[in-house]
Amino acid sequence: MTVKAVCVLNGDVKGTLYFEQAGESSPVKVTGEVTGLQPGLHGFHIHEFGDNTNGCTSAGPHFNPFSKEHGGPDASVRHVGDLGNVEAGKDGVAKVNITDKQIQLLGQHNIIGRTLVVHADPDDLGLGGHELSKTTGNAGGRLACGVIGITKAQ
Ligand SMILES: [Cu+2]
Ligand SMILES: [Zn+2]
Repeated sequence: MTVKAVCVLNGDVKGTLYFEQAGESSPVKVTGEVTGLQPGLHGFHIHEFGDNTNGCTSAGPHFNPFSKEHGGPDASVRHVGDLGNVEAGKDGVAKVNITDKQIQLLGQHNIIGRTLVVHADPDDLGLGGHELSKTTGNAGGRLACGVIGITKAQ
């Protein structure tokens, strides 16, 4: 059975993202858009906690149930929450269309109840040589975030 979820990003930028997974062995599709961004790349991650009591800070670090280093979405070594970057055009809009095999809407990699964060800077995918590259991708501040919630299946 297909599981669906949604996330509304609130903060300095806005966005709505939809998640869909057809079954436990299927990848998760993430679609939607983020508006109000500076043109260019912005780190895009699932963070561990669905807690926004102190803004996006309370969401904690990247969702990393297997204690791996940070990496790009296609890397063999990555956090489960590492979705790489979204890219905004000159109009400040990033259209999101990601298919990911690590995040899930069920089971051990379940991201429902956790927080999606969009960052001020590009995620260097662990390759930047900065002291933060292997933990956060040096993606800078948290522009907006939102908790991922279950929606009605159609
Ligand atoms: Cu992040
Ligand atoms: Zn990470």
